[in-house]
Amino acid sequence: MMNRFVEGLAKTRNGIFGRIGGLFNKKIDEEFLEILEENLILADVGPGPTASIINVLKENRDDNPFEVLKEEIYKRVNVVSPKDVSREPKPSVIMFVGVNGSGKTTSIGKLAARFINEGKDVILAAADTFRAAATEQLGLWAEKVGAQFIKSVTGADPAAVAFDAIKAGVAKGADYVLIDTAGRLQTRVNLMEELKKIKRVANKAMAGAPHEVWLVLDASIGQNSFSQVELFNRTVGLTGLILAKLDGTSKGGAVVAISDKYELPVKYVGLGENTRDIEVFEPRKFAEAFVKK
Ligand SMILES: Nc1nc2c(ncn2[C@@H]2O[C@H](COP(=O)(O)OP(=O)(O)OP(=O)(O)O)[C@@H](O)[C@H]2O)c(=O)[nH]1
Ligand SMILES: [Mg+2]
Repeated sequence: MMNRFVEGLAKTRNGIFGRIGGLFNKKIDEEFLEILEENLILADVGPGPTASIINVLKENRDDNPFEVLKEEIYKRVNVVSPKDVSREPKPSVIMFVGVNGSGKTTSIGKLAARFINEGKDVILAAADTFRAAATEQLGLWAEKVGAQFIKSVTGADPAAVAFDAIKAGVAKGADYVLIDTAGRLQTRVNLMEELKKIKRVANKAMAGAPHEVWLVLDASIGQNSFSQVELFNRTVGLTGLILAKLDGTSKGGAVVAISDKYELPVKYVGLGENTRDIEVFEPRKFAEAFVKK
């Protein structure tokens, strides 16, 4: 079976190795390292991680550079989520946050399909009440994948929608309640405060909810997503990341930079617009795909 990471990281990989393909089986020399360094930076691995990776390569000149690189990438993206062991609550309430158009609603739809496929009972909460179209979009996903759908009218309090959905989930013994929120710029203080309220109210509907808060990032933003991670994390306390649109970007290296800096686990990656285009993020597979010839 085709490794979806290999496919999804094609652009990133071509960006890195397109120019040094000829060096693939050669010994590490200064020129090799210079070109590699430049290309890691271009793939948005970030200056810090890039410098430390290049140093490791310099210290291990006799080893296969690609194996060393693979291992160094793996180490940096292999962030273990402290929450993973406690995935017992029923329902598991996951709140999705992010800037406009990052891929939240689509990721929720794809994840719902995945969970339902595993035999889980899923409720989708349309807590993006800003636009009628947003509720409709999530409603279409619910219909398509067979999830229960909780919505309200446009302009309604998003926290109230989250509350109703969680209550419904508890009453029904659902496995997951996935809360969609409106896209917002991380610098808009009032909108960020609204997320805090959704979180507070969720906790009133069910103690401990939301159990996860995932920031959905558009992978093509690359390192510019640092400020998003920073500010969303500060406001709502992130427990994980979803990297959407990894298929369309050459900046997949940002995963390395972000994991390295924030120690937040990437949970899933989006590899397209269709229902099946989401994959569990597996650090080992990612590193393999990143460094593949
Ligand atoms: N190629 C590709 N496109 C994606 C992926 N995820 C989402 N998209 C597309 O990106 C666009 C925005 O996705 P949405 O899911 O609506 O984004 P959102 O974060 O909910 O947007 P707002 O609610 O407006 O903030 C849509 O056209 C999606 O089809 C992905 O993994 N790959
Ligand atoms: Mg949306």
